Amino acid sequence: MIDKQFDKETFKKSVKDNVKFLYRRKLEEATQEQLFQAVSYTVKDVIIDNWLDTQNAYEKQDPKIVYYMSMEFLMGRALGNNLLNLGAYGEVKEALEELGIDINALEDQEPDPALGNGGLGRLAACFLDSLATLGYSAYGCGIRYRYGMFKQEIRDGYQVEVPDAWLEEGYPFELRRPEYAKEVHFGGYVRVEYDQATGQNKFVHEGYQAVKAIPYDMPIVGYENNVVNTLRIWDAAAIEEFGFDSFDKGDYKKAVEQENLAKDIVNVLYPNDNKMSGKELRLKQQYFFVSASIQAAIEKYKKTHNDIKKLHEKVVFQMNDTHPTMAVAELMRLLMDQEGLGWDDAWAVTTKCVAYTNHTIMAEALEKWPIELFSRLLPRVYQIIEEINRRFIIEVQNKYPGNYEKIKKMAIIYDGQVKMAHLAIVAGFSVNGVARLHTEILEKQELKDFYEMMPEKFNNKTNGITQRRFLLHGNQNLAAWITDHIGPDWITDLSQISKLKVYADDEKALQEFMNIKFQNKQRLAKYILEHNGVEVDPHSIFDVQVKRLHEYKRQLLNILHVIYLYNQIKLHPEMEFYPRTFIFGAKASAAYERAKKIIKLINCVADVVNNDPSIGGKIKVVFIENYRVSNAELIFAAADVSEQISTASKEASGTGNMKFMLNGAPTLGTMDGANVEIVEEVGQENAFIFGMSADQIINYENHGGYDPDFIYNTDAEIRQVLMQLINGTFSSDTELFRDIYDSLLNTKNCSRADQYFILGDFRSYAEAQKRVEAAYKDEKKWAKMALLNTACSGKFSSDRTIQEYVDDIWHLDKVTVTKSEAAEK
Ligand code: C3B
Repeated sequence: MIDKQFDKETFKKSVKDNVKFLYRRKLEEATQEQLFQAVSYTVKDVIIDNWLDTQNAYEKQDPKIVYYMSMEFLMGRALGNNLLNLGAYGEVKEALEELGIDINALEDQEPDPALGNGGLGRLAACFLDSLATLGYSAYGCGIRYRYGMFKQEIRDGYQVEVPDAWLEEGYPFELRRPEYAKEVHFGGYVRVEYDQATGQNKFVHEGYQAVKAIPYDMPIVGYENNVVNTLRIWDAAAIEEFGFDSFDKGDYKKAVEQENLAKDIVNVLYPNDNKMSGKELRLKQQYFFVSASIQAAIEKYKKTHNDIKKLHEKVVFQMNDTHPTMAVAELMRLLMDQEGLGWDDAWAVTTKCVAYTNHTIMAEALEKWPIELFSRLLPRVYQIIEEINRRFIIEVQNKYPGNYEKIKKMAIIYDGQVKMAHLAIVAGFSVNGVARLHTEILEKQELKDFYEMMPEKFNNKTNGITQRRFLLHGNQNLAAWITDHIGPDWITDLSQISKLKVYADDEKALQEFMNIKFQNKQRLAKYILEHNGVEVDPHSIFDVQVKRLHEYKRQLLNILHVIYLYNQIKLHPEMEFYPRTFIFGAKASAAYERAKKIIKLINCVADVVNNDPSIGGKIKVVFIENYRVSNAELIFAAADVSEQISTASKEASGTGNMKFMLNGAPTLGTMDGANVEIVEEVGQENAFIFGMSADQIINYENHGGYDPDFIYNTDAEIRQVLMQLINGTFSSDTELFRDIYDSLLNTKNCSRADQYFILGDFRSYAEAQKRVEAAYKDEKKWAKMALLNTACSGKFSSDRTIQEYVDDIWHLDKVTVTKSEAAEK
């Protein structure tokens, strides 16, 4: 450990001082929360020195900057991660011990900043970690939601959403930067003015409502390299302080409106995953952070550069899904209306500055906004999009004369709607999917017309995860063991982890590897007992599915299979069965009724199965409440089996799959998303693959022919499971799960029976589960399989992903930061 920055005695003194100054208390009198704050402030002090050094280095070296534009950053707790990346975790842990403080308890005090829903938001967080660690200049740009993802409570088996007031106690790792505040304008109208001097039209936006955007910066600490980048999230405030002034002037109503608009915009994260909400407020949120971020980026550029036409040489905006796609038009607006460029010059710069990542093909996630709403809220931006559309349609016409189908399918504005993906593709210089299969589907299916017209824009960037949070921090025993065996290089170069392969047949190593897994299972069992009141046996197979709840992710397939197993054991009590603990964790969007019913079903099945003495504890079902980044770290470390069972073609990539693999849990999954590449790395024999292929599914979707009723009618065991949903087996209210039952069959209430092919894949899944059991029974075989999963996970580091973005899309310059002497500061 390098540790010049953390002299133990200075550290201890600083913590004591902080407790005194912040709370007027002695260390012994401080609460855990107060200790957390005091320690965090001490750590932040050290970070700030590095932050300044980084700033200086960037100023001197003038590297190109990527602005990662994202509505979501699912950061997870900062304290432990920052300490690890500073290279000070060990020392600080010891120093705290000397003060009688347990670092784990302290870390548990920190709220998870949950400014994201799931995969997309967590990917953004992993990317920031990798950018800092690789030494690239980057800003994350987002929103400082007062309420992030809701806290999930389970009451009587139902999900209850509780507001997550993460800022209540004050968040120690943020820095308010009022000096960088920006104004953002909504509504009003555009007046066109002829400018005699230039002979050009000028577009003047008037009658708008203004909101002030105030940035809060969070440090993103690179791993042991002195780099500290910035996540800049925007808060909103009224322009005029609300006061008696406005009251007197009769502006009372206006002042109240401004105040309310500001409060509303940043109040809460929309809890949708893979679904667009379509709400006006959401559109406001998008424009709010996009406009503020781009204004700040231009201002920063202009401080040291004087030719705005060369903006693209120093700046690139990556749009994380279509949510920030307004960036295209906003950048055009600023370049024309503020910087004075003409259309062609502005377009030339814009189309070299923006790039787009697509994260889903789910139709309900594709953002389309009604013209009426868009043009009313953002009249000038809308005007610009209309012009982009007009010019694009001419291009399409030139390329495909007379082909009006093309225009219908490709136009940015069509049928009264603005299609954000089309805008992103037309303006972006790069369009990427997030796993190989996903990118192929984009090219061949969803975005086929665009791919044919502009193939050079399309590329794949398979997702990755940061091994520093999900192994070094989340699984400290395994991390130490790996370092003992192959050295520490894997921490910043995960491809090195393949060196573990030489231990695949080493009995002692395998034994140690599995012992660590067992300890992690004990740790999770303790968590489950404390949080769920359920006792689970760490000797059983921990079979885990944790991710957002969505029908396409098929938690329903998993729980139906549990019911099937339960029936089997009851029918054949003598049959051999290796004890299994089925662990679920998932939040459902608050308005997604069926998803919430599936949670209730899982809990009802758990109640029956866990309390049926006749099955002798062979199956346990646990639903972990409030699944989030912090408990995810415990869960991945303890998993034996990784459930990745989405309907093929629907999961763009998945990233949980990579976290399980890294921690030595083989994948039980479909050939979907990044599972395909996981299997390629680890080998068919070290994964459990089942189900229909993406091609088969897409073929059914396009041509019909899938009939779940046939399966129901011909497979008595499946029929029994479905009947149990509505015959009182799991709830005395036989109507409770009727909707789920109906959704699977051609009933009068269901338009697309079994849209996600649950019955179609059921037998194949059950058979794969049998293979899992057989493999697990063979202890040595399983240990080898588990170790090989860890050893073959090298590709799935977000460091690799980021390097690919840098090489193919962003072309950033690497920066080195050396530590200055404290005296110079
Ligand atoms: C998710 C996808 O569902 C995942 O397959 C993918 O791994 C991640 O993004 C990251 O690329 N996704 C999401 O979390 N929210 C959306 N709105 C769209 C996609």
